[in-house]
Amino acid sequence: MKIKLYYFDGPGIGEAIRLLLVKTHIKFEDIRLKYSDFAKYRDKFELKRLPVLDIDGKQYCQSKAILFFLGIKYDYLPEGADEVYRVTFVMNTVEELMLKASYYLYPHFGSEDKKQLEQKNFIEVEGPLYMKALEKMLRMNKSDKFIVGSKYSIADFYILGAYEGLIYFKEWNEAFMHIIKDKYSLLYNYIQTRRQDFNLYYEITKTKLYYSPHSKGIEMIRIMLKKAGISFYEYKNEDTFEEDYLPVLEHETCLYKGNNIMKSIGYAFGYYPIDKSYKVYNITWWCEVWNELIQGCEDILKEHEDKEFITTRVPTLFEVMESKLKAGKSKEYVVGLGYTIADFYAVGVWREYITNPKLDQLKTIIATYPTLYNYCQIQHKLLP
Ligand SMILES: N[C@@H](CCC(=O)N[C@@H](CS)C(=O)NCC(=O)O)C(=O)O
Repeated sequence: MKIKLYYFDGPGIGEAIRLLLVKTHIKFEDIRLKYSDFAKYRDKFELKRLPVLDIDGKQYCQSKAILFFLGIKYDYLPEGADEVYRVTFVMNTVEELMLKASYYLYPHFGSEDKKQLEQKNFIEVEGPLYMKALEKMLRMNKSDKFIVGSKYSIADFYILGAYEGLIYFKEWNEAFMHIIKDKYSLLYNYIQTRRQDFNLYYEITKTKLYYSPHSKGIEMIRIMLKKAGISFYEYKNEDTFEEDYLPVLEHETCLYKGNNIMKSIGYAFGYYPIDKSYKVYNITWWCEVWNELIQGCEDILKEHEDKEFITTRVPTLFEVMESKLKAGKSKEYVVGLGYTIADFYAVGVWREYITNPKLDQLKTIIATYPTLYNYCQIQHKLLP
C-alpha cells in the first residue's frame, strides 16, 4: 500500500493526520507543498484544497473525514454513542476555536478599532467559552491523559495538531500560550504529556533535506547525517529552490548543493578534517573521482550518452581507486583510519549507481577490483 499525504509545509489542519500516521507507524510520503506552488497542483485535487490523502492512487479529502476514515481503520474511534459524541464535540469545538483564532491573526474587518475589538472579544469571550468546554470535557473524562476514554482517539490528534499551529505562528504563540498555561492547566498538562509521544517526529522535522527527482548524490548526504546522528526530514519534490541550488539542507542555516553540504556537515562532525593538508588532498581526490563517476552515470541514466563511458572510462577510474586504496593505511577507510566524507561518497555511489539495475555493467566491472569491491560491500553493510 502506497500512502501519500499532500498538505502545506506547516502544521495546520493536515497535522492531525500526520500525527495519526506517525503514531501508528504507517509509512507515508509527507508531501509538503509551498503555498506559492499550490496553483500548479490545485487541479489534481477533487475539492482543490488540502489536505489530501492518497492511498494507491485513490484520493481522500476533507480533513475530518480523513481522520474518521483512518480512525476506524486503525482503531482510534471509541465505540459507544457517548464517546463518539464527545470525540466529535471536541473536534468541532477545536475547529471553531481555531477558525476564530485565525480571525485574531487576520481580522476580517479592516479598521484598526474593529480589529482591536474583535481581538478583545476573542480573548475575553469566545476563546474562554471554547477553552472551558474543552477543559470540562477533559475533567469529566475517566483519564486526564486522553481527551476521551483512556487511549488515543482521533480527538487527541486533532487537539495536538491544532496546538502545533499555536506554536508555529509567533503571534498566536505570544498571544495565547501563557493564557493556556495559566488558566487551562489541566488541558495544558495533558497536551504536554501527549506531545512527548512525538518528540522524535518533531526532532526529525527540524532538519530538512530538499531535493528534486533530478538531484544527484542524495544517498551520501543521508549516510553522513545518519552517521552523525542527525535526524532529518526529506522533501523530495522540492521546486521552491531553483534546480541549480539543490539539494538544500536546512540545518540551523541553509546549505546549498551536495558537495558544500558534505563539506560543511562533514567538517562540523569531524568527517572532513581540514587541519592536515594531505588528508584534505586525499579526501578531495576521492570525492572528485566519485563525482566524475556520478556525472557519467547520470548522463547515461538521462540517455544523454551511451554506455561507452562505463566500458572505457569506468575501468580507469576503478583502477586508480584500487591502487590508491591498496596503498593507503587501511583497507576499511579510503583516507586515514576513520570515516571521512569520502567513505560516504563511496557508499552513496555504491547504493545509488553501482547497484542500480539500469547500470548493470558497473557491478561486474568493479568486481574485478577486489580491494575496492570488498571495501564498498563492507562499508555498505556497516554504514546506516
Ligand atoms: N474543510 C476542508 C478545508 C480545506 C482547506 O480549506 N484547506 C486549505 C488549507 S488549510 C487550502 O487548501 N487552501 C488552499 C486554497 O484555498 O487555495 C478540510 O478540512 O480539509
